[in-house]
Amino acid sequence: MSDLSTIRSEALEAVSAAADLATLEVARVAVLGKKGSVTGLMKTLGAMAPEQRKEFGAKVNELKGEIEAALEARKGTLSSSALAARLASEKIDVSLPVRPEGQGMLHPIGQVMDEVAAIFGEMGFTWADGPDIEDDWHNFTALNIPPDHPARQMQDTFYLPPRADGTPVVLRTHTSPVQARTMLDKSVQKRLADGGSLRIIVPGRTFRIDNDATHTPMFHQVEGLVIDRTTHMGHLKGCLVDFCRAFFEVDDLPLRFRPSYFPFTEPSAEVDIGCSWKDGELRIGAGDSWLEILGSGMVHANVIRNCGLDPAIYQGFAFGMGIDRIAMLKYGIPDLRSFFESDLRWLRHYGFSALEMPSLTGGLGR
Ligand code: 2NL
Repeated sequence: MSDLSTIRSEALEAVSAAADLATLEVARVAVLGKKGSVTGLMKTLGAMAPEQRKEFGAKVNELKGEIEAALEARKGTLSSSALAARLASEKIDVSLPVRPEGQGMLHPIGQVMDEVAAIFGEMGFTWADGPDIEDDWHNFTALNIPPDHPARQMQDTFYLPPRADGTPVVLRTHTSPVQARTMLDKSVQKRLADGGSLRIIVPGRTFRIDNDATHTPMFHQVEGLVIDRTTHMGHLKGCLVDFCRAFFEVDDLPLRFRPSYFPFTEPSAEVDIGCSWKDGELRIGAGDSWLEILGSGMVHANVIRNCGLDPAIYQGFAFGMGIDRIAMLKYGIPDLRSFFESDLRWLRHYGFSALEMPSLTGGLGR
């Protein structure tokens, strides 16, 4: 009998002394494992007389139950404190500021394209794209640019080797061929025939043989086109007034429409915005000077016809401007060539956060 109480006190002692789950398992095996002390007592039962076995067996069972309960209770305690220890040691403070990392910046040209798209987007325009390499027909002929026009000269345009069928190929000198391609698109023509309208802007790269302080051989333009049955010059004017005021963020910005000439529009107008100069610094807004910003006009009947539409039914306006130029004006960037030098110090100074998309309501150029 003393055997039982010794086993009992030793087992309970080992259980309560176990400081972690692994030690507790060792204690369990020492008692209830194959060679454990209680298992050993069980094995002695077989050799006993029935009366003795009944009495002793009950006691051993009771002891086994008591130790199992103690093991279970200790296991519960140790598991929850192990969890508590893990929770304490693996705790992270989600309120800590993030570690500073080098952040990329958006180039002012991409930023200005996004700003222009946000403004025209609110007016129902969508963004259209097209190839940088164009055939002579889409770049010139469709746009009513005559064979003797200076833009067609070898010294003004990058000509590439002709296609296998002899088609002359150029680096597009403006984004207008994209508008021509869009008007020629059968699904667009169907939409127009059904009484719908076409409103697109075309931002993109353009190329001309020119390289000095104010011209680079590759530059950026955004052109716009509206075609339907009723759009007139009043719409052109209202649209461009709203655009310039939103883009330059001057609510009462004055605009001046000057008669001009482009082969692809008739009539044509150049658009100036009000400005003033003080101590050699430009201020955009009502003033005593004017700054040329864009070219525009009603799409020439020949262009509408060349693009597969009937000029007796369809009309509309178009405009074009230099993105590099309006970016320089808005953000006070003094040197055109710096746009294309890929100098990271310059980009850190003039670049924009990638996380803030331009929007008319949120402020365009933060
Ligand atoms: C400028 C002037 C302009 C257009 C571009 C255009 C396109 C088609 C038909 C008619 Cl498909 N016009 N584009 C019209 C007027 C002016 O650009 O000074 N750009 C920098």
